[in-house]
Amino acid sequence: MGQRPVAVIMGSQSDWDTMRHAVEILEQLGVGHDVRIVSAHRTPDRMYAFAKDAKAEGFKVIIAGAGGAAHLPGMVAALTPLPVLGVPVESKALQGVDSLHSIVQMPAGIPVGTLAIGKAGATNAGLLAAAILATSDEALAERLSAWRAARTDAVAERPS
Ligand code: RP5
Repeated sequence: MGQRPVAVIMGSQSDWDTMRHAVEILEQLGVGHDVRIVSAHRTPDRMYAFAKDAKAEGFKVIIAGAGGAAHLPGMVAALTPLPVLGVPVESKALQGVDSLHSIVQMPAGIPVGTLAIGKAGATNAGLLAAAILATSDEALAERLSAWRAARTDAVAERPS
């Protein structure tokens, strides 16, 4: 497996406060990653080049976060055979429902695995990317299993 199997991309610097939660999970699990700002409408040439080269660069999974008219995950998915996980970033005007609908409603044929709006979605995108990679990486599978076990152990029997 390449040293940076996960690409975490986002449409804007303003998405970082959400997407950093995906990166934190990848770091906790020791999953190599690269993080980039790639905007479908502000930097369409960068988006096209990234998506066309992503597989050759050694990426195995792409996590793409965007808000509003969030076409980045779908556009990237149309340009690469790699699995794309979409994170709807919470928008100011519509609280991310617009982002969710934009990302989740892909027409049949070009899938985007869509997560929840905001921090939960970014966190789960990191976990899901790790789970995908863990199907062919036993050491990662063990780290992921330990991560989940620790979460289970942290749940108290009763509220304090
Ligand atoms: C989208 O527009 C980005 O993904 C971001 O969520 C949203 C707002 O971008 P900024 O105006 O904050 O750069 O492209």
